[in-house]
Amino acid sequence: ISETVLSDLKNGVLRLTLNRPDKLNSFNDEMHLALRAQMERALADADIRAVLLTGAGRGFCAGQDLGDRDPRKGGAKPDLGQTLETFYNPTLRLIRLLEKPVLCAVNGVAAGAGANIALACDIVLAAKSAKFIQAFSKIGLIPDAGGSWSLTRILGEPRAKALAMLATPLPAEQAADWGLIWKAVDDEALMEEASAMAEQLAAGPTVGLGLSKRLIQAASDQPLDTHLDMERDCQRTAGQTDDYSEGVAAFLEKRPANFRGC
Ligand code: T3D
Repeated sequence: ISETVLSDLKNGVLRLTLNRPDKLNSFNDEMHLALRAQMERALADADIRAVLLTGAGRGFCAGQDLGDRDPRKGGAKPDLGQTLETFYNPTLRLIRLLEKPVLCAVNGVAAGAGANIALACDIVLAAKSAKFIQAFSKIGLIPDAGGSWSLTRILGEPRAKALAMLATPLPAEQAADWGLIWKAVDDEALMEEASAMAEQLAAGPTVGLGLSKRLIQAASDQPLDTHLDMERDCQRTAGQTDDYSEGVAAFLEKRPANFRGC
């Protein structure tokens, strides 16, 4: 177990805290592997019904630890394609693949791949003091960790290009106004609000929520006809869950539903 990602499972919520605060939680190899292992755990463990990702200290995550890329130490230039393939991309894919809500509470600056890992999550809350920075162009790189994909899809080319090329810090409230994240929250209220939302989702109809995630992620890749077929199949699956029966019974009995996630 690595201390670089703290984990805590309570009330169905797996809380993950990136924990290298002295380096603004930037990624070294150990933290990469620890985060990936936690996402794999979330995939495998039925008791986990939502994930909440945040950062320790004053930042969320400053992307790659550039101390591990110091050219002054000599040697050949690193193969960054290989490091993306080995470290970033598997985690990004797991966040999208996991058919359970993944929330991100961006507690402070989110830069480089740190910003884009946050943006890969399903629901992003950010402290009003937080900023999202596509810091890559400052060091000659391109927006990775899915950033060139998600920024373009969410914001469109004009804003995506400006953020990528200028590396202008985007304040949380503007990110919310632009629809890049769900909400900017007063700093002192962030963790309470994010935890309450995660617990609400963990107490929800997990199969249905996961199928909704699958559908929404597929929506812009396929024509309406294909998508309607997919909705039909997903609704068929959702209709077979105990949570659907419970939801309807609870409605008719005018009481809160007690979903069990199956
Ligand atoms: O390499 C590959 O595998 C390819 C993949 C690349 C993915 C990427 O993410 S590339 C982009 C890498 N990230 C950056 O370029 C961001 C670098 N950081 C910053 O620009 C600034 O730190 C921030 C804008 C994020 C925050 O600025 P500020 O003024 O609030 O904090 P600071 O003073 O710069 O940082 C505080 C400490 O964290 C400082 O250490 P010190 O001086 O107190 O000992 C700083 O060096 C350290 N730190 C911040 N970011 C990184 C870092 N150390 C290593 N790597 C970092 N990315």
